[in-house]
Amino acid sequence: MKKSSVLIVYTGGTIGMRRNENGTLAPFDFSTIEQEFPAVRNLNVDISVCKMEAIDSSNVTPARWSELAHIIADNYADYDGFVVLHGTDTMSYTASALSFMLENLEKPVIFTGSQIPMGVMRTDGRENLITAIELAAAVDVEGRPVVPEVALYFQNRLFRANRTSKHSAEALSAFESRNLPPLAEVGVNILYNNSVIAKPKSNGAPLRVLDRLDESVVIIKIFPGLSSESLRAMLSIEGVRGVVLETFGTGNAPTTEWFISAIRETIARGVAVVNITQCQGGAVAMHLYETGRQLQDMGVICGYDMTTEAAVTKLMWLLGQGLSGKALAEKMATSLRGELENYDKM
Ligand code: ASN
Repeated sequence: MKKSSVLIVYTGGTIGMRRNENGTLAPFDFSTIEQEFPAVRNLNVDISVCKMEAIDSSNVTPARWSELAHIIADNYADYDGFVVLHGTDTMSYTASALSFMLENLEKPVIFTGSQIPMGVMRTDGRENLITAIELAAAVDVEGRPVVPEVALYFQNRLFRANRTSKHSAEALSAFESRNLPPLAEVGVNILYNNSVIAKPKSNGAPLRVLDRLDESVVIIKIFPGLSSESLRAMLSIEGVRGVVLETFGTGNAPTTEWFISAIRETIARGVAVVNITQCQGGAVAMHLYETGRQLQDMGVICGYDMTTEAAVTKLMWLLGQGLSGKALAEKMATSLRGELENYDKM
C-alpha cells in the first residue's frame, strides 16, 4: 500500500515547549521531529511540518483560524491528512471554527496538543502527537481516509472536534465530548467507531474555504441574581448581531417580565439569540417547561446539544456568510458538520 503523507501544522501551545539549558521553556523546533522522535519513522508516513507564528492559544483570533484554514486548503491536494498542534485552552474553539470553514472536507484534520510541555519527561505530548499522525494517515482497505472530518485527539480518545470542550486544567484527559461518543478509542489497538465517524457529503465537490466570520457576537451565561441592568447592557452593545444564551438545564430562563422583555426587544432588533444549556451534557428542549417555552415563543433559536464553542463559532460563521433572520435560524438549528442532534426531528 502507498505510504500516506501527513502535514503537521504547528501553531504553538504547551506541546511546542521544551526546556532550554538555562531551565526556561522555549518553543521546540518541529521541523526536526524525525531526529527528536525516531519513533515516527516507524509509522511509515511521510511527514512535513509547517509552522505558524507560535502563540499561547489564549491569544488566538478568527484571523488565525482563517490563516490555518488556508494553510490546509493550499496543501490539501498534496497530503492525505493533517495534524494541527494547538494550545489546549482554545483548541475546541479553533477546531469547531475550522469544521465550519472547511466545506466539502474529505480528509482528516486532527487537532492535538498537550497538558505537559514536550520537553518535560512526563509529557503527554509525545503519545498525543504520534497517535494523531497515525490517525491522520489511516486509510481503509480501499485507500480512503478512515476519519474524513475535523477531529480532536487527546489521551487515547478521538472526538469530533465540534463536540468537544476542555473540561480540566489538570487532568491529562483534558477534553470531553459529553453528547457524542468518541470516534475512536486507542489502547493496544485503535478501535474506530465507524457508526459515529461522518461520511463525506461532498460528492466529489472540491474543498472550499468559507473563511468569513462575523465577530459581533456575545456569550451570555445567565445565573440567579443576574440583574436587569447587566443583561440590558450586554444585549445593547452597539453592533451586536448574535447572542449565545447559556441557560439552565434543558434551556430554561427566568420568566420575570424584565428578562422576557429584554430578550424580546433584542430579537425585534434583528439580533439572533441562540439557546444552549450551561450543563456539560444533554440538550435544550424549550417546549418542556414554561420557562423555556416563553423563549421559544419569542423566536429564540434552539441550539439543541451544541457546545458553547460550536455555537459561538457557528454563529460567527453563519453571520459571516451573510445569513440573517429565518435563514440563519434554520441553519443554526440544523446539523451542518455533525455539531448537533436535532431531537425534535427524531
Ligand atoms: N496555555 C496553553 C495554550 O493553550 C495551554 C496548553 O497548551 N496546555 O496555549
